[in-house]
Amino acid sequence: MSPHRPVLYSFRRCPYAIRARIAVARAGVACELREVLLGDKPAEMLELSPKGTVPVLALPDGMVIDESRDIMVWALTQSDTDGWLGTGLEAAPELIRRNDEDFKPMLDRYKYFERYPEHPQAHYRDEAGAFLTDLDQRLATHDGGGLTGRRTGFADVAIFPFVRQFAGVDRDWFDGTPWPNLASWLKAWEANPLFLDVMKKYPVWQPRTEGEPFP
Ligand SMILES: N[C@@H](CCC(=O)N[C@@H](CS)C(=O)NCC(=O)O)C(=O)O
Repeated sequence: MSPHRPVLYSFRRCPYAIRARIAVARAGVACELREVLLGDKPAEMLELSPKGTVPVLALPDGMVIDESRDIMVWALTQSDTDGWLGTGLEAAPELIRRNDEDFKPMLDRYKYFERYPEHPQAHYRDEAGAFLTDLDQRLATHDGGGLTGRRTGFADVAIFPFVRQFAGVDRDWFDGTPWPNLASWLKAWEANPLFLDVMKKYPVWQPRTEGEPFP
């Protein structure tokens, strides 16, 4: 690994990795990005973080950060031009906890419903949808600006990739839902150059080679 740059192990479509990449990119921290395949994780990454999830950030001083929220906090602590860390300080942790612990498992059931034959797909969609109704109402109280305040904050960045994944399961159905604030918020994020930049395609990292410069 390069002794000077942090190394970010990532998987392009992973919502946890997307939230980490957005924060790292916004902070402008120059990294080496190593795109991994979830079915063939590099030994180098597993040595650093045996739990085997992406994203993983390895810092030049030997510190390893292997939780996406912690990577976001680390990156924004380096530089937080838009004040994301300080926006919605009270509400953000619980909202992100609900996203990660309650919404995400239901989203997985909705997306991969064949693996969960106990209920039809619509059941999982509606269970997950309850969280989205809440997000839509939150946005309404903030004039559409953000989930935890009138402007974008940490929670928006942390939660957006998961809402995007939910919408992508059945876009026609999503477009017909009564969540106007959430729909506009999602559209704005999907068109945000920061998001488009971090969704650039990288070749899969080959061990003993240099990864790609990021951002
Ligand atoms: N709590 C972790 C979750 C990360 C996570 O679950 N990432 C998925 C990919 S989206 C993963 O690496 N799964 C392991 C696997 O599929 O083998 C974080 O926030 O970083």
